[in-house]
Amino acid sequence: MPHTTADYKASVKPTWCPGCGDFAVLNALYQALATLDLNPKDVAIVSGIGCSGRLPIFVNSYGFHGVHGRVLPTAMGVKIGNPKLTVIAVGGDGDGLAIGGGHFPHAARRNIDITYIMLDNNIYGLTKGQASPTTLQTFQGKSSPYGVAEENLNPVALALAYDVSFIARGYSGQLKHLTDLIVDGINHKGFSFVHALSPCVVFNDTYKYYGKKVTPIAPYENPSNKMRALEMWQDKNNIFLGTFYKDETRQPFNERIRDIIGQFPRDDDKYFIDMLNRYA
Ligand SMILES: Cc1ncc(C[n+]2csc(CCOP(=O)(O)OP(=O)(O)O)c2C)c(N)n1
Ligand code: SF4
Ligand SMILES: [Mg+2]
Repeated sequence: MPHTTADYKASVKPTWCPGCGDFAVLNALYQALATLDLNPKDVAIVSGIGCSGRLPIFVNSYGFHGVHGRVLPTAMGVKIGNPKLTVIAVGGDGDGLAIGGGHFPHAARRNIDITYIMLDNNIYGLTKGQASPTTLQTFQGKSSPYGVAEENLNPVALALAYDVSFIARGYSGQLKHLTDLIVDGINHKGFSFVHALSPCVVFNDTYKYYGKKVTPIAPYENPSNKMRALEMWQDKNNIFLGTFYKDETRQPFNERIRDIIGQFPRDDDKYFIDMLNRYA
């Protein structure tokens, strides 16, 4: 019997505030796992710290609630330890772009076959509303009563600059579309990045703002055209949703490791054979 979303729901119910965008990301993930009919024992979900970091607790799969800003090194370690697992990294905008910002380019360089979902609520939610690297300058809050002095970062632009091999953006307000992007990200062989706009209704409710700005990427756009993707993220009037960029020609990390170690056969060495089999 194929798996249903019920198979991925943990006995612990989500503890987010009512209306939090993270519920939609979680539901999109349940639906994506069911669409792919993955066995929960073959899935590992790794998170950082933040409201978003609680997500693995609510999924019936392997889970690792790690340290703030270290979601990618932890997820990469899990994948390298067991390349057969489907590894999904989840974390916030603060986690992935402030304290953890240095890890993003290195996951991209490795083109390691994991999916990174950034739940971007444009705020530090768990610590109660400080400005994050994606908070708009107009935001007035406790840590920025007169607005934010720094300009904000754009995660899609960073991913394009780092040459991430799959880059998409979805929105909590569009569950089915977000589900499809997560499915495509997991199916992609290599490092996939899904930027999920996921408003924090308590400290920075951006639903109205996004509601007016989000626009689907037109079906005729070619996701292998990086110059066009760069144009789209810079559009001042629209926040595009969909697949910005996809490069299916690059070898994922585990295949590269397999090829490198395969050049030095040591057929009498049990450890070597085990490594080769794991990365095959
Ligand atoms: C090493 C470390 N530094 C700082 C913190 C405090 N801290 C916890 S969550 C957080 C920010 C959360 O924001 P984000 O990553 O955007 O996640 P969200 O809560 O918005 O989902 C911070 C600064 C921590 N737990 N560990
Ligand atoms: S504080 Fe914001 S991000 Fe955290 S659970 Fe509540 S609504 Fe969601
Ligand atoms: Mg956040």
